Amino acid sequence: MNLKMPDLSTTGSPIKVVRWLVEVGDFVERGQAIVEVETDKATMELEALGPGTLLQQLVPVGSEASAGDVLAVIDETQAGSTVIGNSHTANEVSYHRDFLLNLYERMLLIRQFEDRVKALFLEGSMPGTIHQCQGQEATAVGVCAALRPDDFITSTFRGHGHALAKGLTVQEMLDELFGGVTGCCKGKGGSMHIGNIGKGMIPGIAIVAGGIPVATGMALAFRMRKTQEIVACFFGDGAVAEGAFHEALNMAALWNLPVLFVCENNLYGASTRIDQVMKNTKVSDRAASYGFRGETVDGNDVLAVYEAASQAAQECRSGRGPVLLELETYRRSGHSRRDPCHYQPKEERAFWSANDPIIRFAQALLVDGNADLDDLDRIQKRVDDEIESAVEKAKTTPKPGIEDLLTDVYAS
Ligand SMILES: Cc1ncc(C[n+]2csc(CCOP(=O)(O)OP(=O)(O)O)c2C)c(N)n1
Ligand SMILES: [Mg+2]
Repeated sequence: MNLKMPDLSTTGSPIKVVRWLVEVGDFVERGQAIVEVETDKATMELEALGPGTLLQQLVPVGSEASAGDVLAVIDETQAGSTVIGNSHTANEVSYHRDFLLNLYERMLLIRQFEDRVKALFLEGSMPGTIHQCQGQEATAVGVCAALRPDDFITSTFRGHGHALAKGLTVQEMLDELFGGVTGCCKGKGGSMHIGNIGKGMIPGIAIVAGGIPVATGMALAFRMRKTQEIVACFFGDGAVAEGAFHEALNMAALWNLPVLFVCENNLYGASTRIDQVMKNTKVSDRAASYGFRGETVDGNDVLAVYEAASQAAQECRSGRGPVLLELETYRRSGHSRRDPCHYQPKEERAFWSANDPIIRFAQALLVDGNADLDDLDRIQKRVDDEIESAVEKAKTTPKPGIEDLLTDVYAS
């Protein structure tokens, strides 16, 4: 299979190869970014159309190519032959195959959604700003798979993955990103405030650590109403230095509230590395100082996340909460749009690329015999079709009118 240069340039001018993101000999998953190219308008990543092993890079960095030129050769016959990292294999615990494939599909849906949204921003057709979660799909999917439909989550400015994992549809999210009345917040939330109360997600809170006291208050309400619901509260490592984090953890601990604190430790708060702002970078240690259980988990292993979150959810539900889960992961996208991530060292990025949660899980599924390449292709096609048809509709979704200005903007 050849990776060809698409027709990206609006002026017909040649397109420059900026850097190769995959080494010759590496296994690539369908949809994985292979090479970064630069047109007269934007920088973009080109993706593999199917899984295989990268055999040749035909255009060196700094050279130019035209639409239709072959950039790389990928050998499909070697797909799935390499295992990267210590993939959690599903055979250690017996899971239903449909459950495993569903986890894979959710993660792929999030990745493809984020990549498609990025392209829509780059081509200038989507308003607002975005904070994306490519590389962190296993945290959202693993945690939400451990929740019941009536449980709640709180989220941050980086909430697309959490929303898709909690069951929001691609259509209601894209409509929201395009500012349409059919969006999950009727076009008034946008990317940073994605949510749907009916599906157990209050709109994202963009103030760093802002969701932590809110989730604690929700958990207090569940306790007072004597319901069995719990709330999982997603936040980043950057939130750990905020007073709100400490105050809420202390209160949740004192009252044994059913709240699962989920720190997605992706090593960076914007461009600042965690060890520049913390002497003890093990976030889960914070729980002990408030008298409850904390645990650090490989956040790029979806089954490890699912298992840790299931146990923690059970503890919360039975009155033995709260629990703090620290999920170690990595943001492969910029902090917000147009951030080229120059502060992330090359070796660090390479390490985490080799630990990509989707590739790792795809390989585990293939190795364990829970899926073959046709299964993965079918899932890919379903995901692609769902996103493409939603994009077409979202582009024409009607916008709120002036008469809608004062409705749905105040919680009562
Ligand atoms: C209280 C507050 N301070 C600063 C900001 C600006 N800000 C937005 S995101 C961000 C970094 C957050 O990092 P982290 O919590 O690790 O989340 P990540 O971006 O890694 O998902 C900052 C400083 C903010 N939104 N709120
Ligand atoms: Mg962070």
